[in-house]
Amino acid sequence: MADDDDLDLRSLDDQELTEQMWDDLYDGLADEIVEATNILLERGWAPYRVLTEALVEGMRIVGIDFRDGILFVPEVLMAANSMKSGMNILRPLLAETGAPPQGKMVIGTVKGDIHDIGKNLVGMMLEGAGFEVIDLGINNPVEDYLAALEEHKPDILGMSALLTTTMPYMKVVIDTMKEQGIRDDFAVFVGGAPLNEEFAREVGADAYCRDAAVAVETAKEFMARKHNA
Ligand code: B1M
Repeated sequence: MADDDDLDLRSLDDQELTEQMWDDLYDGLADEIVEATNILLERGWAPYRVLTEALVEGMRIVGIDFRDGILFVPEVLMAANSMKSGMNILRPLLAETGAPPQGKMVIGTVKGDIHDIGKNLVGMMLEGAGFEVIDLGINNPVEDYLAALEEHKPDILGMSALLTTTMPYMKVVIDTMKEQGIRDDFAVFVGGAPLNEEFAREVGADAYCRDAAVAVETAKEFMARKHNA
């Protein structure tokens, strides 16, 4: 039961509610994020719109104040956990059921890096597009990637890195794949805020994915080419 002085989220129009969600994400208020996510869905918002306009935009704002030293790790962690509460509601809605798998991707965040929101989002969106996704989680050494490639035999390996200090590890993984003679058995896609096309080319990846939507499009294009080959 809400206290009298609690803000009634339902009384806000869509724009006000979206802005309130940015504030609530900033303040790490998971319950409010869950409630507002449900309200927007009830109002007919597509899950992808809730994801991008409310949650991802809210996290972008958090990122700015984190960079500027206004927010610190504990606060950002609470914001991240609130974002995940909203994403948990959207995940099943984004996933199509019954569609034949379009392809398979193993995805994980590289060694030394514990950022996983972007990776999770990519995984969710790919599942939504009919891909089977095996998520290795965070902080993956090369051995974990290789074991997963061997076990799951995916079409695509996806790697995520959010730190300039961890992104070079992608080259370690790709070089090890080359050494073991398995590089050409898989497409390698990379993503994460500090990356760009040039970096992807330099480390020998097949594609740089700016965001989750690009990851889905690139994966679909790759599978179409593979099937036509
Ligand atoms: Co971190 N952190 N953080 N952090 N953190 C950044 C990345 C930073 C840019 C913040 C800043 O200074 N502005 C900065 C990095 C600076 C740099 O390297 N140049 C930074 C830092 C410094 C740190 C610590 C070192 C802080 C400290 O301890 N002093 C520390 C490092 C810990 C570690 O990893 N070893 C740290 C810790 C944390 C938290 C734990 C508090 C938390 C992570 C919680 C979690 O993920 N569970 C956190 C967060 C939340 C962030 C910011 C604020 C937000 C990241 C995020 O979730 N964005 C971030 C600031 C920023 O990025 N602007 C920051 C939302 C997400 C949807 O976007 O992850 O970019 P993104 O993913 C996108 C695309 O990049 C792409 O698609 C996604 C969806 O569209 N994509 C892929 C991502 N992965 C992909 C993989 C693919 C394809 C596409 O595979 C095919």
